[in-house]
Order: sequence, then structure tokens, then C-alpha cells
Amino acid sequence: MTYKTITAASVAALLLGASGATAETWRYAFEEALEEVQGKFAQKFKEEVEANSDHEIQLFPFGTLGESADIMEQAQSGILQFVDQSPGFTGASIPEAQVFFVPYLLPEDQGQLVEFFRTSKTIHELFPPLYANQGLELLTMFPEGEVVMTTQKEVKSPEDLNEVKFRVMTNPLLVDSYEAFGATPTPLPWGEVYGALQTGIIQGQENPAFFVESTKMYEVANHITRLGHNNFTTAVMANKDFYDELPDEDKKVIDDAIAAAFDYIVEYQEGLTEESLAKIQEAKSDVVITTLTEEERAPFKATAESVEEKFLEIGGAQAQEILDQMKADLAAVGDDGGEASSTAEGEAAADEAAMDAAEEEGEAAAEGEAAEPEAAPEAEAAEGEVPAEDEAPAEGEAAEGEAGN
Ligand code: 6CS
Repeated sequence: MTYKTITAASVAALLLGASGATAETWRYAFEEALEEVQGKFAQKFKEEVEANSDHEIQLFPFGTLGESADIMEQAQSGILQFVDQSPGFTGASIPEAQVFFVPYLLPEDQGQLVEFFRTSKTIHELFPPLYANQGLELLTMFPEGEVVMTTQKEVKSPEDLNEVKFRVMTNPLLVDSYEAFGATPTPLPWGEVYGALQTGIIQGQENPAFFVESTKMYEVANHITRLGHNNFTTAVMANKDFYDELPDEDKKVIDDAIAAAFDYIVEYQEGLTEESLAKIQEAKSDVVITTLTEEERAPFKATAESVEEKFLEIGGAQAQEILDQMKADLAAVGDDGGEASSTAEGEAAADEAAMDAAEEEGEAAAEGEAAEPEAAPEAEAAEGEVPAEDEAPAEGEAAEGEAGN
């Protein structure tokens, strides 16, 4: 081809090609509404991509393209370029992702939690090849907030969950986890939950407080219980073929947008749980919100070991490696795996609790409660009325934006 044969249009195409700037429209679906956490993340991602490239992002909130399982299929087949799906629904295809349902594995401390998501080798090195096997480029995982239980009756102990049909996401380990909690787990897709609670087919479910508030799940509940057993994790992925074929500069636009959206969503969630619970209480004054004490949490925490064992059985070929690395990642951010007695804060709380208990009961035998982390450390470290960590208002109450829609 001579210089003269190159048309103006092909010059433009070459230039665009060279800059990687061919404008495209990319489709991104998520499991929540536009004004819920996944939607807020997606909106920020869209804003960043569109500000830094000629590409456009089309957003598809929950319901517009089907249930969570549907949008995952669409992303794997390339109909969608991006999808947000929680490991709660990814268990069958990526069994290792079920690790997020070992109770009390993730820290309650927000700083540690965010640092874990930022730095975790499990997330940044071990999971990407597992997602790649499913035709997905794992772009990020982020936390969506402390998971609370909503039930018809009060829950203070696993016995209170006896015979309670409790809805869980369609994740086998979550089923095991709720069985260990004493409930009758009932896996259901999200779209069926409100109706099933309304008609009494199920009597309980778990979700972050913002979601309980925005979806009005509290309308069909009498009790909300905070037992500190988990934080809702979600994952944002791209279709792998699509991502791999992108020019480097588009990959960078996407990666930068994901990083910006991660920072944004962490900030957005500051104080969100407390705000959402306050809104729920305002909307339904007779809903009882209970934060279990460490003592009350102990029997729930005691199930973690058996659920871990179950994870090693059903969590895929890399389950052991994932669990070990996850624990190493958590230790690296200062999480002691729930062994409150091994931290200064935990020791102080346990000492105080032990003294209170001794005073109240006139016993002198409360010494050394925090000194033996080997045997049931969580239960030992926290006897008495130890306020749950999360009773303190979250830092930075002035969260940006409203809580859900
Ligand atoms: O429980 C569920 O199924 C839903 N919960 C949240 C917080 N996000 C999406 C998911 O579908």
C-alpha cells in the first residue's frame, strides 16, 4: 500500500487503532439495584472508564437480565463484558470461593478487613487462575458489610435456630455453615426471598444491613441479630477473552477504574451499617435489633472448625492452599483469627469481663481467663458482658450518599 492509497478514513482508523481508542460499549451487570453497594461500585467504575477513554459502560442492575446465575452465564459467554457476582453464587463453579463462608474467618475490624482485601495473596494471586478456568478475569473482590440475620423469632443461641428454615445463597458451604448453626438451610435465588418470608416458607435470611434496609427485608422480620460471623464479599469480573484481547491502555483504564471504585466503595460504606440499622428502626419501631455478646457468640464461633473441615472436603483441589493462604493473609493484616485473647485489646476486654464476672458472682476464680488461647479461646476470652466490637459506632459516621434506594 502506497501513501496515496491510504484514505482519510483508514488514517483515522489506524490512528484510533494505534491509540487503542476505538469507542466501544461494554455491558456490566450486577446483583443489586443501582443505589445499592454493587450499583454504587458499578456507577463509579462507569464514571472512571468514561472519563478516561472513549468507551461507554452500560449498566444492568439486578432483575434486568435475570438472576445472579443468569448474569454469570452471560458474562462467561461474552454477552456481557463485566459482571459482579458474590462467591455466594459462585460455589458450584469455583468451589474454592466458598472459603468466604467459613464463619468468623474475616475480621470484624474494618481497617483489617479492607487491608486484607487490598493485599491478600489469596485474592490477588491464587483466585485469578481459578476464575480464569471459568473464562473470567477476576478484577477485584470487595466487602459489602457485616452480615446480619433477620428472623421471626429472637436468636440468642444455635438452639433458637432449631427448625428455622433459613434462606441462604446457593452455596454448599453456606448450607453447611447454617446447618452447623442449628438451622434448616434453604438455598434460594435472591428474587424469591421476600415472597418466601412473606408466605412463611422460610423464617430467616442473612444479608448486610444496607441490603435489609434497601430491599425492605425488615418488613418481613421481627428480629435482626448481629453475631459478627461474616462480612459479605463480592467479586467483579470481566469476560476473559474480551479482557485478554484488549490493548494495554484499555486494560489500564479498566484496572485504574477498578482501583478507584474500590477506594470509593470502602469510603461509601463508612458508617453504612449503623445508618441502615437506624433507618430500619425508624421505619419499623418494633423490630428488635440485638448484638450478641461474646459469650452468646461463642457457640456459633465454635462451629467454625467443623465448617473449615467441610470446606477442605468440598472446596476443590486447592481448598487447603486457599485456606492456609487466607489465614496467612489475615495474620499479615493483624487479624488473630478471632483469638481475642492474643491481642492487647482482647486481653483488656477479657480481663475486664473476667473481673466483672468475678465481682458479680463473688468468685475469685476468674484469673487467667485470657491466658490460654489453646482451648476454645473465643469463649474463654470473653465471658461476661463484653460489648461486641461492632457496638461502637463505625469511624467516620458521615458516609457519603444515601443508604440504598
Ligand atoms: O442475598 C443475596 O442473594 C444478595 N445479597 C446481596 C447483599 N447482594 C446480592 C445478592 O444477590
